[in-house]
Amino acid sequence: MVERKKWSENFSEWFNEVIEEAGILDKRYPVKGMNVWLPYGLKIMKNIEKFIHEEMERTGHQEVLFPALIPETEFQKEAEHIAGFEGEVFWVTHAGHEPLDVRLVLRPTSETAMYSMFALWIRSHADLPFKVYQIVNVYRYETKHTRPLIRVREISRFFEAHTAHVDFEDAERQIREDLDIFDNLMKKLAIAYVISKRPEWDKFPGAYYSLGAEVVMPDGRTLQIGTMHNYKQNFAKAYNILYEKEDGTHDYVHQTTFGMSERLLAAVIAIHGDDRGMVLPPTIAPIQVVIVPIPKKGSEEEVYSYAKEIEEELKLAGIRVHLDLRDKRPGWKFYDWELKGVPVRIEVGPRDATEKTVVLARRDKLEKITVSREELVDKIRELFDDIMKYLYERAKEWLESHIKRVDTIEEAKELFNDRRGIVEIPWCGEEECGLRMEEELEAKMLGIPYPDESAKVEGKKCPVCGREAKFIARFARTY
Ligand code: A5A
Ligand code: ZN
Repeated sequence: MVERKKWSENFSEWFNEVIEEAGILDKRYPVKGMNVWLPYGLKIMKNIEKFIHEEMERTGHQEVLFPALIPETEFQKEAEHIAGFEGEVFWVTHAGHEPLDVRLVLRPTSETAMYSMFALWIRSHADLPFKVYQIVNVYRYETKHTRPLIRVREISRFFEAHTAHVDFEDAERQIREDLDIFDNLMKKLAIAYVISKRPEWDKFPGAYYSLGAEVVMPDGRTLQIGTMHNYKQNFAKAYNILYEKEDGTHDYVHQTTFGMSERLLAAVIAIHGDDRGMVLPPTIAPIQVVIVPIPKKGSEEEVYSYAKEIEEELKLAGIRVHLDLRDKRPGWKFYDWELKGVPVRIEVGPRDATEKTVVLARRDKLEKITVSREELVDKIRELFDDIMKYLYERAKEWLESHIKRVDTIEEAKELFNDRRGIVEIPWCGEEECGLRMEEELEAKMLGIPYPDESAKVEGKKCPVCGREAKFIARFARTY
């Protein structure tokens, strides 16, 4: 296995450096928590989103685009939702020199923007299920420590799917579909994750229940990279979203949402990275193969024309290839492309040109192989598959070795001191005991393993009250 020293020993510093040096974001923008996306970072993010769009298409969601401003009057219709978000919203109070009659909220998420329109659009059972999504920027005045991609005040790439259904059962089916979509996406990113059902005190404001998908970061803290919420009829009642049933009577729709953001990219960078920088899965790498010519004096022409030939062939094969002709030393170029996470590097020197061979260096394992010119395209395709497998296996191993089940608070504390990620503890199910454990452990309860059946335990005691435990509860220090 590749050594990942600085990556594991000082992850926060590593992450900030890599993001800047690899050309993902510029953090010098003069508003706290808001960053500038740079071309390379944006390309990776858009490649991730391609898979999201594909999944949305596959499952019959339609893309929409709502305004970023929400009138205060709409924002204030669902009581729990307001309570959850009012401390986190940016306000627009003036236009030019005039104060506005109705103040406007910069959307922190789009329930309150969308649902008055849903009430106009949804008429009958024939309109259901109703499934839309958008990828937009949203704004949250985060008070916790802000970090690029992880906790920002302008979430630039906020994905949100919103659905409406005839009944609870159909909304539940939607949640299962969301989990399936999420799983497909994670396979494309080679990321291993866990799903937990949030405790009552930490569900999304206005939700009946919330699911969270977590990954374990290099420093043992977890990052929530996706959520699915079943709202039941909570918002439908507040926004009067009614439909006519087959028998002519009316009822409120059942609703769900599903959200993700640029945290997906944060997870990719963090989980697959190593001391040399990023390691991108070939599925989303803007450049999948980089060709670095290594000419010797007198062989320049031969080497460059051989390199161009290879570039053409890979392009024709549909591989995202780049020929690096910058006036820099090969060693400098290797370093640069390793930092940027390009999955495969091709080195071509005079010997390769005459013998019709190619040297392939894979970024994940930092290994090299020599292949013949004829088998090049096939070998690269094989290598892509192999890199995906290796990255996923390594991510899965990391996750699994960072989930531990214990019986006592002391054992849990020890694991947290050792940065061991997620700790599972028997729990009676009472809020009081859950909050006590959060306090003692200085950690958050992520919730109970989902689906619910996987959270059941027998013959265990809640370490706080000593009563019989009903569930396994997951705790972690979180981002
Ligand atoms: N309406 C629902 C979908 C919603 O807003 N859910 S949410 O609040 O949980 O956000 C969805 C996802 O956005 C989260 O799972 C998390 O991955 C991401 N997210 C939330 N706050 C963020 C922030 N400040 N910076 C970056 N990503 C964030
Ligand atoms: Zn208890």
